[in-house]
Amino acid sequence: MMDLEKLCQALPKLELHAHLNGSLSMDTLKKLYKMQNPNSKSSEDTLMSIKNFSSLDECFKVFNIAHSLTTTPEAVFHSTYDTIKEFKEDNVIYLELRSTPRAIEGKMTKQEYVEAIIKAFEICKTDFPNILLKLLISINRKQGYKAAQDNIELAINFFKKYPQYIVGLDLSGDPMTGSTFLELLRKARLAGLKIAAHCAEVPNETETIDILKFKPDRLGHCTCIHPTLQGSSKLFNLLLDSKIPVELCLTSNIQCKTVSTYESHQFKYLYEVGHPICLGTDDKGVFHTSLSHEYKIASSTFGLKQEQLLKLCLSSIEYTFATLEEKQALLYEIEKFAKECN
Ligand code: 6MZ
Repeated sequence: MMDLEKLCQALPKLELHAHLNGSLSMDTLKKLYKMQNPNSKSSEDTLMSIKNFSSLDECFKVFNIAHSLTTTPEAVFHSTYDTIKEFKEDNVIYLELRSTPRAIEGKMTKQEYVEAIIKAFEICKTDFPNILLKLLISINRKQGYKAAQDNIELAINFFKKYPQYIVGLDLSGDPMTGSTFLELLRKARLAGLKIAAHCAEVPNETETIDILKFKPDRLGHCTCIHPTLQGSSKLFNLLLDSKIPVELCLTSNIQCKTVSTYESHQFKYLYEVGHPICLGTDDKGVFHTSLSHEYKIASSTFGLKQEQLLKLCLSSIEYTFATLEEKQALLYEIEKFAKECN
């Protein structure tokens, strides 16, 4: 029997909740800083503030640092390439990245932003053939209706051209502001895109019910749908009835203080009743985590043994936005690993 750390590292894992600009490691940020400021000796002061936050609100300010360094197609390409490489080194065999296209005047259009990611995907396909890559185009709820409409149109067009990579939309951004644009997401769904929506990161019963009724293909976080929270049992039952898979990001929720302890994380309640769940890193750079580490925390906090960890990887296959053929290949990989373990 392998020790827990080694086992979690060796498991062939599936990452279904990773925001590109939140996933950039310190090494990648330093590299981007050097590209942008070739004559500057130190990047430490600028980049150190990335560690200083203690709430969900402050966490959103940290993204500005990564965003200030990914303002050209070249920087977006390097960010994507390095992030994929790091996930691959953590034995992730399926990576669904998500990112919000950004236009920077005189430097980059939203179209070029997405093309830079696709270019990195294409090169990684050759360099790292053992990791299957998909992209969700994100809509930042704070950026308003027009930006949401533009991103959806962009996603639909890229989906037509690169259906092997562009598989859906992600609704994200600061949950304290903005809108969910469900009517726009409906249009995208009709065009064949899958929908992953952040849901109930902060208490908002009306919005949560609207999202659950919309029935996205997957939900992110659901921190405020918790059977022990006052008045939340109705939402918890609605979530269970919906059977919508939930992407859970343990470290992210603890560091943003939307969940007080690992022990009380909604993982426990959803896992106990057999609701479909998967583990994700959210923003591995910002939260200094890895998918292996998230598996390790789940194991040590909730007592999951090798067999249950393997099952968690296996069941995640079903919730991916991969094709049937791709899912079979992923299943084969994990079963092969399971046999080698026995
Ligand atoms: C909601 C989040 C998030 O898109 O620039 N993002 N949205 N909740 C979270 N939990 C902590 N973590 C990240 O990556 C960064 C963007 O992802 C979203 C935010 O909109 C953030 O600006 P991209 O690649």
